[in-house]
Amino acid sequence: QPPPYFPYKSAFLQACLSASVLIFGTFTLKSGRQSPYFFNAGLFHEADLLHDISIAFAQTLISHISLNPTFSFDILFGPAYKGVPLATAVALGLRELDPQRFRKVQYSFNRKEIKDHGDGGAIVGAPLKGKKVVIVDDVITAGTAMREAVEIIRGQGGILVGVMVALDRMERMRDDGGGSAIGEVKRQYGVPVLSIVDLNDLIGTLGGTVKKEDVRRVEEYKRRYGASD
Ligand code: OMP
Repeated sequence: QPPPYFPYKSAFLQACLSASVLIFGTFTLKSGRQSPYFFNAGLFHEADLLHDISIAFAQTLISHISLNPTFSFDILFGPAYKGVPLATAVALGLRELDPQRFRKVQYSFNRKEIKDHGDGGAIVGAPLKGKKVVIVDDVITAGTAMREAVEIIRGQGGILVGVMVALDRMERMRDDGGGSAIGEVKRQYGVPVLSIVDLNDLIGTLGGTVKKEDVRRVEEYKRRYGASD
């Protein structure tokens, strides 16, 4: 069964392509894999683009809630550094799309450096203790960054209820087989993992937009490292 068509997904991908957030070439990933494409969420550094990603994230979360009406959360958590503007922007995006429902949504993020003065806090923004938390981040590949964020939230007494990323690269965690990074996070923590777009959405949008050779290399990469679940 083909996935339902969401116009916001292709609008988001087009915005990423025109801003060169999504680029093609040869890139070494954190996992050590050589990828023919790279998604650089650090380039969402202009008001228009930041607005685009905030709305696309907000629509992703709202679609999830409409399919799962019992799902609820209090805080959007953005792991430092790249998650910080993203979580903040999603709070504003949600508030823009549904001010009644989301006016009290909070956000917070971790400090990377140890702070030994003032409040000495490891967290900036809303306190996590006893709150239902959704992590907002840029990309999930092998899931390492995600696991670090979950540890921080648990250490602060927060309750993880979901994870949301801009791009799910749909990769296997280990080179020798096994499940996807997202599948592992879902199983390990028992929470939904949402993405604005995934590798299949990306491949579906590329035809006619980028060079045939680039599409071929992305498809080959998917055959090599792609996960089925
Ligand atoms: P994992 O920790 O392996 O899931 O990789 C996720 C992180 O890799 C992201 O938070 C990014 O810092 C970085 N990354 C990208 O930003 N874009 C990509 O397309 C791929 C990666 C990556 O290195 O896998």
